[in-house]
Amino acid sequence: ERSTNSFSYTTYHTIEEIYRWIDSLVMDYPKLVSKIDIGQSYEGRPIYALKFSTGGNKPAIWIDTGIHSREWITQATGIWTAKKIASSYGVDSSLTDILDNMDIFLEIVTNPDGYAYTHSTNRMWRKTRSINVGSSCVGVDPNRNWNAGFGGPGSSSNPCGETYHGAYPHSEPEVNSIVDFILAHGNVKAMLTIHSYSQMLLFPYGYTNELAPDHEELMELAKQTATALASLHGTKYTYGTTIATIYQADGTTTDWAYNNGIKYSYTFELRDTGKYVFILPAEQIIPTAEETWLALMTIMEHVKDHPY
Ligand code: PAY
Ligand code: ZN
Repeated sequence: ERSTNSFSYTTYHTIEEIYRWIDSLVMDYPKLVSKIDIGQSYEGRPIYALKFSTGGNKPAIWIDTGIHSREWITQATGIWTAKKIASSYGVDSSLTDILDNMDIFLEIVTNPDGYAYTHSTNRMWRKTRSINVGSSCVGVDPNRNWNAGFGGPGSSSNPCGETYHGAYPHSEPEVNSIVDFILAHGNVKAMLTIHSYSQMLLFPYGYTNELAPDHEELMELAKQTATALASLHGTKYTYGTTIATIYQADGTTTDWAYNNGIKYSYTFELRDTGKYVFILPAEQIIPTAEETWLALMTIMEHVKDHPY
C-alpha cells in the first residue's frame, strides 16, 4: 500500500508535513519521481523540486506553487497535483504521452521561510523573511525580485511594502535558486507559477504595455485553458496580459521566464474572487485542484504538441 494514499489531501499542512510527504511520494513512485535539492532559503531551510521523468533529460515544464506564502490553496493544489501526475502515468493516456516526451518539475513550497511563518506567527505573510539592511521591516516580495523590469513602478522600493522588490535582482535565495536551476537546465519550455486569489490566467507582460511577440498564441491558449478549467465546476477565469488584466507588476516570474526564452509562461491566480480571499475553506482544495488540473493539462498538451 502506498503511504501517500493515506495522506489527507483535504486539509492544509505544515512545511514539515509537506516535506515528509514529498519523501513518501518518492518512495511510492521511485521509477518516476525524484527529489531535487535546488538550494536553501534565507533561514536555511532546504528548497526542493520534484522531478517527474521517465528517464534522461527531456525538454521540461516547470511549475511552482506558494512563492507567496499566504496563498495556501496553491501549495495544497501542488501536493494534489504531484500525486495526480505520479498516479496517472501509465493510466491516463494524455499525461503518459506528456511524460514520455517531457519532464515535469514541481516546486511546492517555493517560499519555505514565509510558509513556516504563516503557520507560526502571521497567516497573512506574503514575502520572504530576509532581513533588510537599514530597515526594521522584514522580507522581499519574491514576485518582484526577478530581473525583468526590476524596480519599476509596479513594485515598491520601501522595505516595509508588500511588493518590495529587494536590494537587487535575485537577491532572494528562493528566487536565485530557481534562476540557477532553470538556466543550468537550459531546456525549460514552459513556466507555470501558481498564485491566489482572483481566478485569472496571466501572461507577459506585467512591466510594459508592449505585447509579447507570441501574444496571439498565448492569448488563444489562455482562452482554451480557461474553457477547460470552467468545464468541471463552472469556475470563471479572466485572462490576458498581467498589466492589462490585473495591474502593472515589475520583476515577476513570468516576465523573467519569457525574456529568457521560455515562451509558455503563465501565472495562475486560483480561487476565489474575494469572498474568502487567502483563507479558502479546505473543502475547496479538491475542487480547486481538479479544475486546475484540467487547465494544466491543456497547457502541457499544447507545449508537447508545439515543440520549439
Ligand atoms: O505574476 O502576474 C503576476 C503578478 C500578479 C500577482 C502579484 O501581485 O504578484 C497578483 C497577486 C498575487 O497573487 O500575489 C494577487 C493577489 C490577490 C494579491 O496579493 O494582491
Ligand atoms: Zn501571489
